[in-house]
Amino acid sequence: MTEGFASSNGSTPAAEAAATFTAVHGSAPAGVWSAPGRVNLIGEHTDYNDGFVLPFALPHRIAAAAAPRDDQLFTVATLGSDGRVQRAAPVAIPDLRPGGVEGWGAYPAGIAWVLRDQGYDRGADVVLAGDVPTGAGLSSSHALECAVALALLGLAGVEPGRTPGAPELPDIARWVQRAENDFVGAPTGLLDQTASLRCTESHVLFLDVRSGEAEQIPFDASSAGLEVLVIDTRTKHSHADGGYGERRRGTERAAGLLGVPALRDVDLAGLPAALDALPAELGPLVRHVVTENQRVLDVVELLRAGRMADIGSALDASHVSMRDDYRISSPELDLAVDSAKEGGALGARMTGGGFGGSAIALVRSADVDQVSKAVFAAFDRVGLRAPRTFLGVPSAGAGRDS
Ligand code: GAF
Repeated sequence: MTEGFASSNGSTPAAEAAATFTAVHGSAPAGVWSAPGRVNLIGEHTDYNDGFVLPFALPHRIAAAAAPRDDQLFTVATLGSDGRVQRAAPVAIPDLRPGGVEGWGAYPAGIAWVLRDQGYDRGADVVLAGDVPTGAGLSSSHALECAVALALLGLAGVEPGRTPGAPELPDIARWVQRAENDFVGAPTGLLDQTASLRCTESHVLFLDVRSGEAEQIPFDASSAGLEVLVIDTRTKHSHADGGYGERRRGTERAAGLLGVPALRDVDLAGLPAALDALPAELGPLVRHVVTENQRVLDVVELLRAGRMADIGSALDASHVSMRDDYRISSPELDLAVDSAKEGGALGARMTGGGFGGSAIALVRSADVDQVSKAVFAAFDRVGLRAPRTFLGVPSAGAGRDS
């Protein structure tokens, strides 16, 4: 019942992107680059408050097969899950401007726009293929953007970490964020693109967003007899709807009223005074961010101590905080979390931006089927479409495939 993570036909996104490129353009691509979706183990809506996050990369990836052009046109096509190829309208790189491209084409075009401003303005043909579920809160848009960013840099002969003088991954993450914020118009933080670019296999990435410092923390759940079960509720999640931006503005306003650069500067000890000083409507937002930052630090300590099975209560508390204080959960996410717990999960929480999307549950390996069954039965009982579940295996970050 729980799905594996290979493409249904056994092919990889990189192979599918390359084959589709050849079919569309009549010649092989110059290279293929890919980037993963992510799960955030804990640390939600802390990134734009300069705080802490703890994501890992999923095995699901979006691949970009690409070749340079002799002009400054940027063309993108994508292989849909129905096997059909969809083409975005070609755009001239010098003409790119925010608001100028609509629909899914805005994501790759935003990357061409932001890289143009960094001096990478050669035209390119790009063909995308992937298996990151879209709208599931697993960061498919950032996987796409990171894959395209690495592809366009790669076509310019720039491989981060390999080419002397190449931009570093944190720089690229900031560029991707700029594309998402200013071109696509989604006011997201730095979590997703950093996860996609910097995560490594069998680790969670402990990122201090303020300093940009990142630590790879071993997270080999299977060896510890555990699994992270991802539950995609199949209810659509989007950052473009107002709820995300509203929460972000609320926390920024609170920081301003408290006279601090960001809510990162309020700790647990300072929380009561902060709550006293703020208008009632901002209190719960601040309480979530401050307690969530502390939960990330607590989970990091437990993982460093080899106590993975003990992080469940922090996951639970994180979900309650998002449900009751940040108010970004949904009935489907709550049902996924509650039913996973009833089925025997050690802890569970929604993951990502919220308002739909996915939840994760920490589950003993022996209990995976039992927990999945409990979740499926709960959805069935209330007449909801069956969710999709799979094991979240910490996987490699973005890079060149061929
Ligand atoms: C979304 C955003 F893109 C991230 O920046 C982050 O804020 C997350 O929601 C919530 O933690 O995925």
